[in-house]
Amino acid sequence: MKIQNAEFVLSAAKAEQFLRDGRPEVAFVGRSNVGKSSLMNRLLGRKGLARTSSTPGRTQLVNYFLVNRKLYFVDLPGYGFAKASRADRERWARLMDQYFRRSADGKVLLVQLVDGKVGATALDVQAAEYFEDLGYQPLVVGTKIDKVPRSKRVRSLRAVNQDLDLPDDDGVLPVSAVSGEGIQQLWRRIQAFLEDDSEES
Ligand SMILES: Nc1nc2c(ncn2[C@@H]2O[C@H](COP(=O)(O)OP(=O)(O)OP(=O)(O)O)[C@@H](O)[C@H]2O)c(=O)[nH]1
Ligand SMILES: [Mg+2]
Repeated sequence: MKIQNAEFVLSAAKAEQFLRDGRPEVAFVGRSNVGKSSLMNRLLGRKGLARTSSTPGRTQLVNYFLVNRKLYFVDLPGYGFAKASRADRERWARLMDQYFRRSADGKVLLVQLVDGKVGATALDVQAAEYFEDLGYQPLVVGTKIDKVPRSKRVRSLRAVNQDLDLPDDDGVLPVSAVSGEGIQQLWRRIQAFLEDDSEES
C-alpha cells in the first residue's frame, strides 16, 4: 500500500476515548520494548511518527494513527514491563481488556509481536492464549530479526511457532524495522485483511 497520509490522531487513557468510527484497525501488541512503535514507523515510512525508546514502558496509552484516511494503526502499551509498579500493571491490564473486548466485534487485525531473538516468553504465551479466548487469531511477527544470524533463524522461528502453537507453514513472520526485512510481506497480510470483508460485523 502506498502511504499517502499518516497522522497521529489521539492517545486514549480510558475506554471512553477509544475510537469507533467503523474504520478497520491494525493493532500492535507485545512485550514492552519488543519494537511495536518502530515496526509501525517502518511500515508507514515515517521515522518519528510513533515514539520509540530504548527505555521500556515508553508507550503508556492507546495511540491511534490514521493511515490514508481509511484505517487506523493502533500502538498499544507493552506488557510485561518488569519495573512497572503494580498499579501501572493493573491499569494496563484493565485498559487492554477493555480495548480487546470492545474491538473484538469490530474489524481488527491484531499483530502480536515477539522478539525474534529472545523468542516467545511465558508472558507472550499467556497473551496469545488470552487473545484466543477472546476470539482473535493474531498475526504473529518476530521482531528485530536483523539481530539473529541467518544460520540460526530457522531454528529460532520454529521455536516461536512451537511455543505459540503455530504451524510452521503459516507461523511467525520475521521482520526488522532496521533492515526492512519482512515489511512487504507484512503489508501483504494487512492488505489481505483489509480486502476481506467477511470479518466485518
Ligand atoms: N536491531 C533492531 N532494533 C530494534 C528493532 N525494532 C526496534 N528496535 C529497538 O528496540 C527498542 C525498543 O523499540 P520500540 O519500538 O520503542 O519498542 P516498543 O515495543 O514500542 O516499546 P514500548 O513502547 O516501551 O512498549 C529501541 O531501542 C529500538 O531502536 C529492529 O527491528 N531491529
Ligand atoms: Mg512503543
